[in-house]
Amino acid sequence: MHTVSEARLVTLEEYIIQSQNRFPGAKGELSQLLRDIGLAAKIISREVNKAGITNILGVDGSKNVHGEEVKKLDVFSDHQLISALERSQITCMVISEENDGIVRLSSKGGKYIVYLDPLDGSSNIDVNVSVGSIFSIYMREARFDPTVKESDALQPGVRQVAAGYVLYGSSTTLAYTTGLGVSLFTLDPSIGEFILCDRNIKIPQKGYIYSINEGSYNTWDLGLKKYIKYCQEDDPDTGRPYTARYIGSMVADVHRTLIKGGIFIYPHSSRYPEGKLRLMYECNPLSMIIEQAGGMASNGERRIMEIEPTAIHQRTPIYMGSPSNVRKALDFLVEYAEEKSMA
Ligand code: P6P
Repeated sequence: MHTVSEARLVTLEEYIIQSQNRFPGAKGELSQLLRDIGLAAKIISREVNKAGITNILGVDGSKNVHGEEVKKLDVFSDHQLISALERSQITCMVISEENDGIVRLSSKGGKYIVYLDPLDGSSNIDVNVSVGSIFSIYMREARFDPTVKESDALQPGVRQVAAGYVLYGSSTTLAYTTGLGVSLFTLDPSIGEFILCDRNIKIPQKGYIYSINEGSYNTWDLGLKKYIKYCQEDDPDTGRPYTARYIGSMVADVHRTLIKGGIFIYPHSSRYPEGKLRLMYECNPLSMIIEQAGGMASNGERRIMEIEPTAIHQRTPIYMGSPSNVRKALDFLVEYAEEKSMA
């Protein structure tokens, strides 16, 4: 539980400026970008929290690049984030789950590329379950080439300059990292400010919660089936089985994993041979957060952030969370690798 005495209130904006001073050469552009995202998040939070009142619930009739129904709040969130980035003129391109191709912004010389999942978990919107926004920020390398190309955005996760998420839950929480640890903020709607509640959050080295959609059990490899059965046996440390928790909203499941420890899994399966979750705007940013908090994130064979992307919407399996839990899961996958039974 994070409590902040009134006397030590630090807002997101103040914290970003304080942190910028730790980068002597910083010109404030990344700070401005993070402030833009913070502003858009406040506006999205307001709409998410009153969605039941306005007629913003429900679908808008279109489908996103993956053929999934697009909810009106998805479109609203996408628009708010892209508009905020457009205004500061330091981002040249946005790639978002809600847009098939790259979105070129008016600032051709903008040094940043931003990936967005504007409203992850949107299938939960109509039943009032937490949803989230995810962002991943890269530096454009070919900065002096006037033509912004998709290939400029195909960079591995280790080259992210910043990443984070906003969780629209019982409170609105923002977590971000620039590679110097993970900072956590909670929105105080009465003053419209994100307030710092943890400067450098760390994930427990081992947790006792596993998070996976067990309805897909029959589509899994044998190693994963064996690992989940292991989680259901008495743990030597506690003398009892793990707890199962699955919200079906990645940001919410990963945030709980960050705070309480354990493991979140969306695996390779016969239904999703490449996994379901997207590498560039779900797995890479959340992996940077988890790694910066002392955790691990793997696709089952290698570190998520070392995957060389070949497509902006590509998917990946993911095992992420406390190091002890992820290592144990990977051991099971290796031990039963030969017997890739889907039965
Ligand atoms: P399933 C939400 O649609 C999402 O993209 C993630 O937020 C979430 O972790 C996953 O899909 C849930 O997928 O197949 O378990 O419903």
